[in-house]
Amino acid sequence: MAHKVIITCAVTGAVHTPTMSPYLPLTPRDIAAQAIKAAEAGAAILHLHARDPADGRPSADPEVFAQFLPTIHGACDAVINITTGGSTSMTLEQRLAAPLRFKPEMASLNMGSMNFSIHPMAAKVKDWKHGWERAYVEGTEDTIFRNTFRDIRRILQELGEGCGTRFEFECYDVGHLYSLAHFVDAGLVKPPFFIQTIFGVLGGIGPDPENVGFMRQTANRLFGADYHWSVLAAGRHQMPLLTHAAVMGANVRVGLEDSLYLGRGQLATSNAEQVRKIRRLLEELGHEIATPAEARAMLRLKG
Ligand code: KMH
Ligand code: ZN
Repeated sequence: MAHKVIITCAVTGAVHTPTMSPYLPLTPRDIAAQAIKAAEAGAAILHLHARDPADGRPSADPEVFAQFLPTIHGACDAVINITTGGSTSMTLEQRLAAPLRFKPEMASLNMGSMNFSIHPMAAKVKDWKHGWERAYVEGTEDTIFRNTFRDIRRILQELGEGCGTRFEFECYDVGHLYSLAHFVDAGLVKPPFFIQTIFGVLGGIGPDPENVGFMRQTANRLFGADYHWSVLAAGRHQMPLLTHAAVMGANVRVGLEDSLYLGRGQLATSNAEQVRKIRRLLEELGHEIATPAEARAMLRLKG
């Protein structure tokens, strides 16, 4: 049966680097402009990171978030979802600074510590415009994406219980679903859960269709009807795997954080372009797109 699909758009992220695409939004102005267009195209949720306007490096500075959040909020009705993942080189204090200040309706919450790369072929990138890109691909920043049980508990308590923020639970592998179940059992998370299952990050579960079914079945077993399921897939797997998952009943996440491309060898010229593409595919399948108001009701957000 057709269902209303929530489209999340992850506008810039922290992994892709400025020289990889001229369309990656870096400045507060560009992030706001692309986010608003993505919402107009049909994204009900905007997942947001900040970047240093000077060089495009990931930033956790609340003052930078303050340069684009009010603009987005004033121009569209989309749900604002602020990252708590930040980037792998930030401390938890840094990652929490903006979410605790802005107390958004939603924030991401990464459900385990892991190795993390979405472009294992990055050593082939030749354009060293920024020193930090070089450090990244050469492995000198070979950091762990840290999300310990204590970190997760702290985010749930300070941001969830303290601010009324609800979460996009980022699950990169099957164990992360069990970790979420642990926090549900501990009474720290209340349904409905919005579970973002992630495929194709090197360090997490691979982008095979069988894995989509496996994650879905495991989530069904652990959470029954208490959750809304969403899928994101990194890089070239984005559109095919999301279409596959939507047929199985998933909500979807697109955006230049997850893939810089629209199709094979074709850079997406904006976030909105990816939103329009997945929307077209979903509507061809007979699905309707959820509005921000419908997403708020489905996920019981504070509004
Ligand atoms: N870059 C995505 C694969 C976060 O912001 O908390 C994961 C992500 C993490 O969105
Ligand atoms: Zn993110």
